[in-house]
Amino acid sequence: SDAAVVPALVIGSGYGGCVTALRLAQAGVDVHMIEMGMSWDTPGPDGKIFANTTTPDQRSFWLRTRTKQPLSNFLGFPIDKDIPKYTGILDAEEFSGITVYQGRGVGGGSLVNGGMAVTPRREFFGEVLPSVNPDEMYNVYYPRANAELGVTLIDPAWFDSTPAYQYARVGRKHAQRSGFPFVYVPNVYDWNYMKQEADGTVPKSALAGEILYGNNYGKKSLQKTYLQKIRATGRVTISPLHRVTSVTPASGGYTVTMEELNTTGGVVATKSVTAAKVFFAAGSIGTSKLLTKLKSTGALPNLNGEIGQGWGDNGNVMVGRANHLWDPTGALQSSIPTAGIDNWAAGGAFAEVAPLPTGIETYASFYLSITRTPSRAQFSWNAAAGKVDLNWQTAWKQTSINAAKSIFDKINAKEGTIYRTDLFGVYKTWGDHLTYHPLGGAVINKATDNYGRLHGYSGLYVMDGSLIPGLTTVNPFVTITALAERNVEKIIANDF
Ligand code: FAE
Repeated sequence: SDAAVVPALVIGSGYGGCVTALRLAQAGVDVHMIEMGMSWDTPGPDGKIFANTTTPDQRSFWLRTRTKQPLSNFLGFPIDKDIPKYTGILDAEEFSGITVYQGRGVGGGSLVNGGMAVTPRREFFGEVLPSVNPDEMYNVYYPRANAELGVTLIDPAWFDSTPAYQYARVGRKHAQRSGFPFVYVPNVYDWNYMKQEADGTVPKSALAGEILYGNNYGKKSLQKTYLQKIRATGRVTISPLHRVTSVTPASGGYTVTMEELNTTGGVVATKSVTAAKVFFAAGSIGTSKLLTKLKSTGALPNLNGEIGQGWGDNGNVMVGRANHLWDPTGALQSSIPTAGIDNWAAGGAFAEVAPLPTGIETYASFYLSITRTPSRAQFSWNAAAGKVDLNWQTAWKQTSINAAKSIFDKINAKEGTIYRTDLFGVYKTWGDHLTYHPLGGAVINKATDNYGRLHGYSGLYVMDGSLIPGLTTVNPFVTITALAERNVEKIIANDF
């Protein structure tokens, strides 16, 4: 129906999608960006765009009638509650064996994540992206990504003095008393804003428990970085609440079919656009699901056998520890994590000291660990059910649990403390049923060439976390951003 051919269409508006759209637009290419989630620019009845973690509401979850909070229990009591079905911000997408949390909206995962912005240590880069030249990444693209994202470190003097990081100081003390390397974790949060929150001179965000369901003020999500620059180019059209369902070859490029959604998830229209070039940036899960379906159903039969392979969970595992009464972690906890234990070299684990912003003293230390794990799953098309499956096995988390235990068993022994068993269920110690860091499914130099061009079709590209084969040794978004910066530069130079 559309006579005009769009020069470039980008599916998804997370890190990979935003880098792609910005650099194409700056090179003079008109871009159409399609995003299944909402635009998140309009306040709700409470005057805020985003809900906080203590009172989730319809804005909090993607098309669910009940919350599915990562920490499902507290003091043994289930804390999930009914909410109206809505195109909310956090998707808890369930596959057999694992729940994968993802952001939904213009800005993708940047809307919901903790803002931890970590560049992998160079000596481990070979296990992250073995086909990518580390010199160009560490000299050019990691610095570019860090600058564009606004990554900075907390002021150590403020860290040492503010009540809001008591929990992280306890984490540091316990790490150091057991001989583990403590590190500050860089973040995209505006630290000056957080200081003003603590002083009571601005509306609170990190100090009001905002994180998982969006952050109203201090976090520099993509809305405040790449997306602002994208809008300033005047060359990018963004269509929120549009979900791409198909991409097929057509004269002049590809026909991209999409469904327009209403805020309860209903399809209000089906549309198609012809695009000369299509960039898959729907996230590791979104891109892998689309490509697996399109290959299997004959829409893109020439995609190679690597599609859907090499998916990993970045070794995510969570755990809480119960401290003694002389180690309170604070009733006020900044929702922005900024401290960690780097035990990758010795034990294959990078453990972040995470907040439990409940508003009361819990005497708990809580950690999200990223661990080295060999397990990789694959996506496959389930024709009978008309959906894409992932063959992840819960038992595969044992390697990750062992890597985390090598830290926390030692800390518990030294401190005379025990694990919390009330955060993920009743008598369940390990948060081993989930990941925040889906990676892989269209791995670089396998499903694509070494710059994200899909094998089998010219003019189709992968630009997001699905390029990375399952592990980044640290939190992934800086690497996803840097890799997209590297690849889009090559693609603009050679393919346009
Ligand atoms: P992503 O940001 O997921 O963007 C993909 C976009 O595509 C989404 O907006 C989707 O709604 C959209 N989409 C999907 N399918 C379709 C479709 N068919 N049609 C149209 N649109 C579609 O991908 N990482 C860190 O580095 N540091 C952290 O502190 C951190 N904390 C996290 C906390 C939470 C709770 C979560 C969920 C994630 C966290 N992450 C963190 C992970 C990080 O957000 C994630 O790796 C990146 O967002 C992935 O970037 P992509 O560009 O691959």
